[in-house]
Amino acid sequence: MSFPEKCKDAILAGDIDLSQNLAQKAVAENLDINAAIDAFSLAIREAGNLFEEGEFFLPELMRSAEAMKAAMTVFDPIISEGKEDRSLGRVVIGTIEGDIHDIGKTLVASMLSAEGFDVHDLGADVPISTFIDTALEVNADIICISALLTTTMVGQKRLIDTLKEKNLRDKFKILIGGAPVSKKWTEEIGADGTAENAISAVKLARNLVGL
Ligand code: B12
Repeated sequence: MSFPEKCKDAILAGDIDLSQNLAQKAVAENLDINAAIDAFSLAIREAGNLFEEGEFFLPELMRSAEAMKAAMTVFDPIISEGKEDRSLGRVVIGTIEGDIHDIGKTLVASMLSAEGFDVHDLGADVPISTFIDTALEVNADIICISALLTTTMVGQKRLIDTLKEKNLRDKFKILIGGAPVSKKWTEEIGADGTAENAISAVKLARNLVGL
C-alpha cells in the first residue's frame, strides 16, 4: 500500500496511534514533509466528503480530525525549524469567531513562522476585536483570517468592514483563506489575497511585504 493510501486508511479509521506512527515514519525515512502533509490533508478532506455524503457522522469526523492533529504534532516542530531570522514581518493569524476549524490555520502559521515571519497565532473562534487589538498592539504587517464554514466566512468581511470604519484598513495587508474562500469572495470583500494552501500562503505573504 502506498504512503497516501496508508494515511487515508489511518485518518478514516480515526486511528490516532497509526496516524502518528505514519508521520514519524515519514520523518524517519526523510520523505518530503510537504508531500506527507498533503497526503494527510487529502485524507481528512475525504473524511469531510464522507461526512457530507452522510457516510460519516460527527463523532467519526471528530476522530479523523484528532488523528490528523496527532500527525501534525509530529510535523509542526520540523516545519518550525530554522526560526531564528524573524525579520520578514509581523503576522497576526486566527480562525474567525464561530469557527473552531484550526488544522489548516495552524499549518499556515507554522509555515509562515518557518519562513521567518514573526507570527502571533490567536487560535480559533477569535472575535474580530481580538484580531484588531492584537494587530495594533504588535504593529502587524499582515492579518490572516481563516474560515472553513460558509456561515463564518462573513466574519472575514465584517473584520475588513470594521477596519474601514475605524480608518485602519490601510494599516494592514489582509490575507484570507479556508476551503470555501474563492478569488471572487476575496475581491468582493476587499482582502489583499487568498491562497489554497500553506505554501502559496507563504509566497503571497512574502509578496505583500515586498519580497
Ligand atoms: C476536520 C474537520 C472538522 C473538525 C475540525 C477539527 C479542528 N480542530 O480543526 C471537526 C470535527 C471539529 C469539525 C466540526 C465541524 N465541521 Co468540519 N470539517 C473538517 C474537514 C473534514 C477538514 C478541514 C481540515 O482540517 N482540512 C485540512 C487542512 C490542512 O486544510 P484547510 O483547512 O482547507 O486549510 C488549508 C487551506 O484552506 C489554506 N488556509 C486555511 N486557512 C487559511 C488562512 C489564510 C489566511 C490563507 C492564506 C490560507 C488558509 O491553507 C491550509 C493549509 O494548506 C472539512 C472538509 C473540507 N473539505 O475542508 C469539514 C467541513 C469544513 N466541516 C463542516 C461542518 C458543517 C462542520 C460542523 C458545522 C459540523 C456540525 N454539524 O457540527 C462543525 C463546525 C463547528 C464550528 N462551529 O466550527 C463542513 C462545512 C460546510 C460549509 N459549507 O460550511 C465541511 C466542508 C465538511 C462537509 N463537506 O460538509 N470539522
